[in-house]
Amino acid sequence: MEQIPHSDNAASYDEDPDTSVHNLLSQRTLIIASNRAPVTLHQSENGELEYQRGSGGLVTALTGVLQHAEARWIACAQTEEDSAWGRGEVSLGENDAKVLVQFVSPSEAAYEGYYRVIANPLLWFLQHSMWNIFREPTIDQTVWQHWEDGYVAVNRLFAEAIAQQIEAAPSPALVMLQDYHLYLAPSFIRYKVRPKARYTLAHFVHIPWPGAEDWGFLPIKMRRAILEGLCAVDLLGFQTREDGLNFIRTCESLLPGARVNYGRSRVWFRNHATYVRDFPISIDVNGLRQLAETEEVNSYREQLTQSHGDWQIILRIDRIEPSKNIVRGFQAFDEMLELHPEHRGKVKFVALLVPSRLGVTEYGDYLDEVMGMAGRVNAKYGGNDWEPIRILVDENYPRAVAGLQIYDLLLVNSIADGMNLVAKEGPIVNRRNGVLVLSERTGAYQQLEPGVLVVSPLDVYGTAEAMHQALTMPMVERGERAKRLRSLIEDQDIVDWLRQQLNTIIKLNL
Ligand code: GDG
Repeated sequence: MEQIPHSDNAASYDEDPDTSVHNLLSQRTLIIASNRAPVTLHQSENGELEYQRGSGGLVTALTGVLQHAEARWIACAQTEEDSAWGRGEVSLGENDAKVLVQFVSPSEAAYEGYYRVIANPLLWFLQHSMWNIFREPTIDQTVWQHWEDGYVAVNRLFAEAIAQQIEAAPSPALVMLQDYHLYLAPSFIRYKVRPKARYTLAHFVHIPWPGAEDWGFLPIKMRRAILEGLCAVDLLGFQTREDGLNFIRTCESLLPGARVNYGRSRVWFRNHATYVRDFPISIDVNGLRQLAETEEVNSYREQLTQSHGDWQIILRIDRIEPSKNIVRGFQAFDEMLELHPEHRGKVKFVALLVPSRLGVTEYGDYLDEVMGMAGRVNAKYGGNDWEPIRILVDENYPRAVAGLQIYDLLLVNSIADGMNLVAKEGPIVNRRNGVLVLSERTGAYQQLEPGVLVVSPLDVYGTAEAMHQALTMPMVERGERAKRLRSLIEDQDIVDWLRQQLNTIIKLNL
């Protein structure tokens, strides 16, 4: 097994003045469970399986704690290589911290139901308020089958693997489950583990939690299973306070037998207390800064500035994902060019879009809409020497970071977004004191409000005016806002996200 080297951006807990976090970790076996593993496996030319560390903040945040804890990571196999590998120890981070990665391998049909029907789009769309409710979704017998044989079945597989690890653990386990793929696993775990085993269940929901009215659209059996699953958790984390309050309200309205306490932010169900807290996720500030200085990012930056140098740059970076509201972003740009023709020929909208979930019908259709809208704007205003919108579709994180260094305006106009990490990455690496135009329906807005121009995601006219304001903002004001944003983001990075969860577990004695 070869470890792909990476920068020394592992989150550090060593300077933590609060040694209780270290104590906690040294006395527990950490079990992380997420849909995706922290590594991806490939078959090398000589037929051996090799792994590469996955990208993303979660891996970075947890890499730091792995040095201090016995750790296991349970994830869903995505490829045949994953299934063939099954389980094994991998090294992550600069200190080669070891973690045992174990894959659960559902059948293809079960994975289809769990991932492509129930988690995405059903739950994702519900939690981002994206269903055209007069038409969709229709929960027919096929969907029910995918629920039972897919979502329920895969959550059971996770629960079995986690329960085994809890029982085999050399010390009481701290289980940290991640996100909407695994809502049911906690209650299954409680049934499976023998009563005397000592363990704590924490679950973090990365996406918004809407109000009870939205959850009321799900059939009673489905929504109760979800709420019962989450009420089996000891510490339930959300991105914002509002998400947590919505969860408590949902239990109050839709889970018979639940007793809620808003003051203590707690739900009692079946003689068990679930503490509900908000832990806004963030980015690895140091790791990102180091990456921004690499040769690779430098050369992408040069390429981008050469092709877009003389124009002001509006940038967006998103997965091709309807909740990111990409089409309305282009409509707003169209309206801005209409209302303020002085920008014509002087500004370029660069959209770096990452392919995502293209196996799910709604996503393939959305890409067509995005391309169609951009094509119309380009046909309306463009000429030989000016292409108003440039779309690059690819998976290329170093190029994304290069783009973030050179924007004048970063547009994040999501319909709903748990946090939105791009909004936190931009101000950290940007070199032009660019302005962040941010949807009020992102978790990031709760923290970054003092430095941004806020927009309501459906308000295309308002977004057009905010774009105009950003592009004409005096440099002094741009500088002040950019500074404010940097300090807000530096104050709370990805290490704090995890540390806050661990401290809460200590304080509540969970
Ligand atoms: C979910 C929630 C929440 C960009 N281009 C590439 C690439 N990126 C990076 C971005 C950013 C990340 O991917 C995307 O994170 P977001 O937070 O913006 O959005 P989601 O993917 O929807 O994330 C969200 C998050 O979970 C964490 O809790 O904030 O609300 O929806 O870091 O810079 N990454 C790779 N290749 C690229 O080309 N690998």
